[in-house]
Amino acid sequence: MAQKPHLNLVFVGHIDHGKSTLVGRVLFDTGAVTEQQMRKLKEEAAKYGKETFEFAYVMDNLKDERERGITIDVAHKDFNTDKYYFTIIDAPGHRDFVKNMITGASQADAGVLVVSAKEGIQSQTREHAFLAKVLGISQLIVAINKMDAIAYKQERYDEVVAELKDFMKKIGYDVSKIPFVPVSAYQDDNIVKKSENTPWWDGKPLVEYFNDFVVPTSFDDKPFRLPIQDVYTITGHGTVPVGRVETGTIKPNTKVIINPGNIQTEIKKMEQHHQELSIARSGDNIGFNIKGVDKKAIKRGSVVGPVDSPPTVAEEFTAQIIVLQHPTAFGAGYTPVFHIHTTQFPGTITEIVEKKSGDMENKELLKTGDSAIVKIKPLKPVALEKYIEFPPLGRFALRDMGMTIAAGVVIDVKKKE
Ligand SMILES: Nc1nc2c(ncn2[C@@H]2O[C@H](COP(=O)(O)OP(=O)(O)OP(=O)(O)O)[C@@H](O)[C@H]2O)c(=O)[nH]1
Ligand SMILES: [Mg+2]
Repeated sequence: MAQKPHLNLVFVGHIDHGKSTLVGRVLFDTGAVTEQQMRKLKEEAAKYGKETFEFAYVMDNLKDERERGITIDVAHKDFNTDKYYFTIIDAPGHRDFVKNMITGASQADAGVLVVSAKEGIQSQTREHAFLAKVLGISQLIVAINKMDAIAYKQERYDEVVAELKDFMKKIGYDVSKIPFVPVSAYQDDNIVKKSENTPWWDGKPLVEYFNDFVVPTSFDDKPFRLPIQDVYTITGHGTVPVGRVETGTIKPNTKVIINPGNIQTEIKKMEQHHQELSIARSGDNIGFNIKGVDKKAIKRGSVVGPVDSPPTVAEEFTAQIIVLQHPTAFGAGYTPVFHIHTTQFPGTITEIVEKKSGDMENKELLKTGDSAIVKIKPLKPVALEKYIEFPPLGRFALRDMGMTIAAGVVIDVKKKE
């Protein structure tokens, strides 16, 4: 079967702005979810007293998610346009689950930032837009959702778009390349067909913009790396980790090493969306069988690599960071949480090696807007890589007090023996 090019597309944005509903709507309008399935979900939503959440329930499958009407963990679903084969990743907007959003964003090639026309920019709109940028999502579409809730008024739409452009420019986006689309996920405006409710707008429906994404640079020629996103035990299959091939390629019956832990095993069979694969390439989301490994030995954040190039476990690493926001200032000794590929770990900044920009007076402390080279000591074993060698495994966000404090890239790694 001739495969269309594959892209991972993540939906991000503030809580309740309609990410899951928009994903559910896209899947429904394009036939990936049937009418009968939708009817069932509507009944299910009513049962939980969550009328209007039926589209969100397409992605929100956990009992907790359905009861609370929020997304907690990332969910994946496949979907096709005539040009591409997409894995859609629905991220949670709740501030307590930013770590899961980072896991989803770290796997994505492109993103849709969902912003409620009614509420406009909110705290996680800012945080997610920033994280998307630093985690390497260079292609973005902004969906201004809930247009029905503002009676499809152009004035309010323009106001929200102007505010967003202003903010996005500041964090490094080229906003002239970003489509902004007024939609109503719930009422079905400008999703697959142009809506009569927005005659003042001259763009395309959202889904048509998906075809304008470009396939990202392939990392197939690099050594194989797959950060594990989840591990399942499936009867008859044993331990089945899932994750995205970030670099390299892999074939069935290949010996691999999983780090941290130096776990030696063999990838037996691999699947992508229930189809067996004879080879997986960078960008593919796969599930695979491994032999003789207990589910508890590996977890989200473990990295799979080939025996001749095992994933690097860091004793210490050097990074260039840029501070997005900090209420005061920090220096050596600061121990925030680092989020990298699918994992997170507490780490201590042991040294500020060199200030690069910002307040050059005080070389010992870092404040909002400063950039510097720092040394970091992870407080638990973690597999990560130099950014120039393995970009997806070498960029990270740094969080503390429920906020994203800084972002950075790994310049050098001192290997743990
Ligand atoms: N009026 C209106 N309501 C909408 C629209 N899209 C979503 N909603 C409602 O907004 C609420 C939240 O929708 P979700 O899709 O769960 O929002 P979310 O962004 O996925 O939320 P989290 O995953 O928890 O961050 C639900 O009640 C939806 O029905 C829309 O286009 N118009
Ligand atoms: Mg959601």
